[in-house]
Amino acid sequence: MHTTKITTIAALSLFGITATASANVIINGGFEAGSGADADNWGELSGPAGFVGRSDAMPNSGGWAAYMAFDHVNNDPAGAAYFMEQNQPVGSIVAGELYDLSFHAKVDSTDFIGMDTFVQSLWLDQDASDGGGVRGEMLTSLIGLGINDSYQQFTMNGLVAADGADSFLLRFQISAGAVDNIANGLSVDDVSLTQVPAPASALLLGLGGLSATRRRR
Ligand SMILES: [Ca+2]
Ligand SMILES: [Ca+2]
Repeated sequence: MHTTKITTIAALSLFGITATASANVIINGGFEAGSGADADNWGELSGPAGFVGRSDAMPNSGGWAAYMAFDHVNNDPAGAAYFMEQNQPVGSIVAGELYDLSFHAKVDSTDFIGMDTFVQSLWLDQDASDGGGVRGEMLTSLIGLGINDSYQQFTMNGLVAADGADSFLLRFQISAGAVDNIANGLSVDDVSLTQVPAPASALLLGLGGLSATRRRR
């Protein structure tokens, strides 16, 4: 009877591990937390001819989305990047594990002359235990992925957290060339980054727990 109880606890802890691993690593991925244009947990970095920040104009869900825009119609043209990024501390990801990235995004216009728009992830060694700096990078053009002027979901599954990385930076960006009379904006909402559960490893952990229980008795 006692053995059965311990086994049950081992099984429960197995499910606990799986549940934790599937949680969204991104904080405030829906941009609902913040003060005006300043989204909590996100850095807003604007250029000289546009806007970067939270906006309530075009949310995909809830009341807010991220919005990055440049306007060379009403401002002098300037080559610049407009982006929002989230950088998390040491221990926020596990090197070598797989992660699924998902977000909803749209642009104001599908006229892409003089501009590009990206999603970028940097896998960082912030405690410098493996040499420090950027250990791996993913940079993907959203134009290449078929972004248009209606929200759609983008998913990038099985991103590998680079060897030696302990944390990450995720960035959404719209970039303008120094081209006159162009204007566009990028809206992003409902961002998630989740570790892919590894059933085989979790099962081994569970079996390890069981055999340890047997040995103790
Ligand atoms: Ca939202
Ligand atoms: Ca902010």
